[in-house]
Amino acid sequence: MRFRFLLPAALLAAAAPAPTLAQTPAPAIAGAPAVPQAWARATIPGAPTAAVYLTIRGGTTADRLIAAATPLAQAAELHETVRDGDIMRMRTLPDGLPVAAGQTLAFGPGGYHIMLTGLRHGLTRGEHFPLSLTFRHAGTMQVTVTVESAGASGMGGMDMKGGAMPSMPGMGGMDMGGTHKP
Ligand SMILES: [Cu+2]
Repeated sequence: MRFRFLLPAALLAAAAPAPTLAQTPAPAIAGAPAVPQAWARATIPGAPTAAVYLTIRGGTTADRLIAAATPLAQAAELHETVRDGDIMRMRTLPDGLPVAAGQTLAFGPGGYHIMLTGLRHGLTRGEHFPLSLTFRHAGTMQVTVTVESAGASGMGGMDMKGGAMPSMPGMGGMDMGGTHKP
């Protein structure tokens, strides 16, 4: 009997140890969407929920973000914040979020976010945690979420001075970790 055991290159690549992740995600399939930024705001200690914001750069073909998960929370859901009269409400995106080819999609406070519920511990500024993102076509990729200050409006040195938030009617307290409710 002829013994033949060839490992396909893709399998070997998958078995290689994951590189240490900094701000950048692991290189994905060529042409797949990329996630150059993933961040969250610090929460009060023991906060049960938090929101993660991403910047997604569309790949060479249209795709769709359909799921997220992190060991830090029991659930990670795609949410959208929408205005309903004077009230800002969040709703889940059960069909995921389309990612157009070649376009950049920016999540942010008051917009798209990934809602973490059942948080294992509050988020501290400077902390990093892993998040897996599943795209319909590109599959699952790992990104590292950076925790910014509680008043951050973006990633990396974009804090509002003094922690002040841009004041928008009807948005008081919205999206702050401790008070962020579905
Ligand atoms: Cu939410």
